[in-house]
Amino acid sequence: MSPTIEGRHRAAMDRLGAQAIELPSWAFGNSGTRFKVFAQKGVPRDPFEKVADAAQVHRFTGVAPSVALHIPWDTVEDYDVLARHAAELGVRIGTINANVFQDDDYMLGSVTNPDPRVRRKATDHLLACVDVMDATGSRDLKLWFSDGTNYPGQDDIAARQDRLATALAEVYRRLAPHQRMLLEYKLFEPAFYTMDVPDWGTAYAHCLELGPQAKVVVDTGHHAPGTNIEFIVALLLRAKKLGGFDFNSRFYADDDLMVGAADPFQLFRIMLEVVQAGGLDAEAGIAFMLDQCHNIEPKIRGQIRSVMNVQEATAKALLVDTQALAAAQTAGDVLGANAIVMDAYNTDTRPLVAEVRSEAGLDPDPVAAYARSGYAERIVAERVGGNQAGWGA
Ligand code: LRH
Ligand code: MN
Repeated sequence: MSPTIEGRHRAAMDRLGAQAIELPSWAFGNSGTRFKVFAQKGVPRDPFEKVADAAQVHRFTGVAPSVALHIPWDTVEDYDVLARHAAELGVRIGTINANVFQDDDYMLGSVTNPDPRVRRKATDHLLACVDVMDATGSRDLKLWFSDGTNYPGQDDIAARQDRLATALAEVYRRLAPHQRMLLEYKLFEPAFYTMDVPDWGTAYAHCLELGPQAKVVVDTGHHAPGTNIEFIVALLLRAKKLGGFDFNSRFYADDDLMVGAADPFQLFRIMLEVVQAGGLDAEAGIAFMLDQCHNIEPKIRGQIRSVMNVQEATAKALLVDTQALAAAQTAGDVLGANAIVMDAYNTDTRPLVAEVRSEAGLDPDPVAAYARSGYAERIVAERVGGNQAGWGA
């Protein structure tokens, strides 16, 4: 007999209460497109202020306990001091992202560059990011490479893969037993003919070659339009090679819009595969990270809304009557099975997620609570002068 709806709600609330969504430090800085980066008042000037803003999101949602850093955007004198600053604010430093996509030397590639001197420089930066992980106590090193080519013949595709594999292997050997390497793929941009890690298959192949501490990151904005991302997720979960997500949404390309904003049904379908494969279990080790840019909207509120979108989609996935679904699937009841999934998707989970917040002693409406806190006005008043943080490109 299928668990009662009440039973499913209770189980869902327990899961939702334990959810952890990691925020990107760079979402709190100025960002934009090649056309314009619109500066916003009150934007952080350093990683300490970025962490303080991220802590506001955790303060009001209760499920954003860690902040990912990007190096060198978040370089500080002493990472231990930054980690203690985060702890005082109730959060911790999470994933360390290595940036090898903004140095002039990397025009023809970083670890895949034809010039061994440039490859050495890039690999040394990746190794330096592992040193940062040692200082912050971070588990994950996330690697996204802008490496690629723009014209056929520009470089040898296979040779670049050899160079990539060599660099990854050297960094992999440097990892401590509890540390992981997360390899992120992207179909195009900034390269427009080949990207050296363009798709899940290439990332998966390199991670298999490296070993158990190497996993794939699925950035939801990095696929060709129409790609069935939840299929990739199901496959990587089955292979125990899904390390995490960079959540965002898009209408066209790598728009980095708020997760769930452009396609909430896709986010639900992805979370359904995660839930069904036990991906919410801590031991599954899936890093649920946001990777977004709030080019024209208030950044802290944008992050709060994004976390709420993930919570609501996760709640819908947790409300699927899995026993009835399995029975319908086994019976070949196509419409019955689809209806069970759509019933969950069409369930308004906002009251349930609000109840999770109340149970945690939080205001059921984090957006309103944040607005009432006056934090937004305070940082505009306080953060005068200095250099606002951004992508520094
Ligand atoms: C590349 C990417 C990657 C980050 C960057 C901020 O498009 O998704 O994850 O390093 O955005
Ligand atoms: Mn990303």
